[in-house]
Amino acid sequence: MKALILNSGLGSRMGVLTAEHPKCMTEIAYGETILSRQLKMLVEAGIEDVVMTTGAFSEVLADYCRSLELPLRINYVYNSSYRETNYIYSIYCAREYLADDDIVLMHGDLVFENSVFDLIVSSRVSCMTVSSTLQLPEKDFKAVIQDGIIRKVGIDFFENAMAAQPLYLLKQDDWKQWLNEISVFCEHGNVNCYAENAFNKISGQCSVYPLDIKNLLCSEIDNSVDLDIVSSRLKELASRTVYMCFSTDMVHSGHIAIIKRAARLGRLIIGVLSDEAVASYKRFPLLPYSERKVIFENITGVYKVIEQMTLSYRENLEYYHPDFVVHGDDWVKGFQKPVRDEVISILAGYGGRLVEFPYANDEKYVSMESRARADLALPDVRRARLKKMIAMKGTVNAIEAHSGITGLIAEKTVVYQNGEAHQFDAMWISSLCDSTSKGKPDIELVDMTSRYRTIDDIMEVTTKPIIFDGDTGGLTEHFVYTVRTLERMGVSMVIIEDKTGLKKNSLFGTEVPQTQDSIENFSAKIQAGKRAQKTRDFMICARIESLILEQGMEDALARAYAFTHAGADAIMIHSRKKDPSEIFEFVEKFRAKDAITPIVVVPTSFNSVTEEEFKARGVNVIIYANQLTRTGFPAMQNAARTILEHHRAKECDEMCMPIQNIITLIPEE
Ligand code: SPV
Ligand code: MG
Repeated sequence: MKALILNSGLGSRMGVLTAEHPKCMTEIAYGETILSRQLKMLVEAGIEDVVMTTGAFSEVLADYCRSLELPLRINYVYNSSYRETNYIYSIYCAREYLADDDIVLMHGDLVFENSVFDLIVSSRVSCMTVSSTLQLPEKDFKAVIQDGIIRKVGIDFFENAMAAQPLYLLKQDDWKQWLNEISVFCEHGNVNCYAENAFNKISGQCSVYPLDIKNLLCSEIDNSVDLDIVSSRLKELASRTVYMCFSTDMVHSGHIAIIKRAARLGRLIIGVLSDEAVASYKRFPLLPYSERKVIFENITGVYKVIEQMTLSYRENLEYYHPDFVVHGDDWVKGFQKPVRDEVISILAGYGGRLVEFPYANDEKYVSMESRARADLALPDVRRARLKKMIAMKGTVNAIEAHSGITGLIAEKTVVYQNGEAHQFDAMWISSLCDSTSKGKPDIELVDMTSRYRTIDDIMEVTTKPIIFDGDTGGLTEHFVYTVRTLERMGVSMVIIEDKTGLKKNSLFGTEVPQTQDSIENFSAKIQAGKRAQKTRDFMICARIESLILEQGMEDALARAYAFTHAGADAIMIHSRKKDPSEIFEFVEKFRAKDAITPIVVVPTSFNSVTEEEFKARGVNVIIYANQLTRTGFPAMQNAARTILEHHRAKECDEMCMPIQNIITLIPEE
């Protein structure tokens, strides 16, 4: 694409302003002329070749262009008859430089805002800027539009016309027709009319569309009054604000390009999504908010960086009232649509505008993102993340996984609600569910080697942190090995319960014989485990069975303090009552003395309590311990029964997940 700038005119209506240089060198803002503004826009749009027709002060003009030191190749075409001819003849003089390319054509006295130029250069069809909102000018150009196409351009047309400005994008084929006709005109001596007179002759053979810029700035400067108006519009534009939100922690050239474009609309405020919002929206951020903020603050064109706490833009838009919100057009559909709808309605409330740029889903960036995800699965990175998540969110949730497929469900299930995304923070490898999936009772019968195998199956296909149900931890002498193995594998936390002998599942309570370990023995086991671990990240959580075994609140609390003292990194308090009051009482009393040690709960029985309430009371980890198992196998039993009842699989089909959905859940690498 080449630019054609017409600068042969005399600009005599500008008076003294054009006494020593051509009109295009008139200053419109501090240190900025009409021409310097146009040329900088060309550079930013990636245009390298310019054809500039000149007349009076041609040397002054060329010297000035050189002094700007812009990366442009400018071909100056001097129209020696500039006093006697109109710009149709200047174009004719320049014709040999203008063949075989798309052309951006502009008059040299035209001032337009960045977004107008962006619309012009990104147009897929030939177009001319028009305004449906401006009054038809008496003396300036108007474009006559028929069937959505420009049929005539001139000053004398008023019917079916819109105010028009001489800024065009002309695709090669359309331009060829017009340029040929310009040559015909000039070769017949018609050199004193507008080039548009030639266009009007051949407009039926080309398709030049109106580009309606409404009230955006695009004005010719003909006299000093125009100059004052345009200069004050430019001041207004400079104070406009633009808002964009970024969730990324891998800033790449695609982001820089969109930031540059957005900054051209006004002062750019960047909202950086909070760590918590990034973690629930896509994945644990590789860089925390504070680091991401500094990166954006140091990108040229960024005026200010603020935090955006949720996917919803509401809070920041209502506070800053930016003139523009910029986003990729990828949110027009899909899960971000409600966020977009909300943005549109907030903007409508105060007259802001949404600008959407085409979204570039470049393969290079997709592979960077998948590498980042792969890194999250590495043992060191995965292990450390549970502690970080607890510190970041205050309260995290985990769902049970007992196989690769349930791991994928825990990893990938996301629910979008009211502009927020919800997903599980971690996975729980339950002894009950691991045993059940192997058809065995939950009595520490499934040996550690087999349980490690389950962990490995899950780890192979997921990235989220893992909390491992270590039952009683076994003999202290064995537990130290378990700790080291789990730690090496990348597990974040092991929870061991203060029971001894043949362990039975806690949900049996006192209906089966169960023995609680002594505080001394269990504390010694915790101490040995803590001594055995190699990293700071790995956590050993002491699970207290006093409420399950009806030993009372005081016993539970005494144990909690003793186990914390022994080095436990977290306390799990369990109950099998529907009523959560004993859990709440424990949390309240424990928190009165210990504000820091994370508290873990497994609300299988007391399942009416919401995560928000647990958080408000000071609980840090909420484990949904068995729901995937308890929903999964009844569905399988039902399918098996249905086939047996009907002696075929047809009736079972509607209970089945379509094969396509399995394929999307399990990607092939
Ligand atoms: C498990 O999921 O195996 C547990 C929790 O230990 S519970 O079943 O509630 O005891
Ligand atoms: Mg268990």
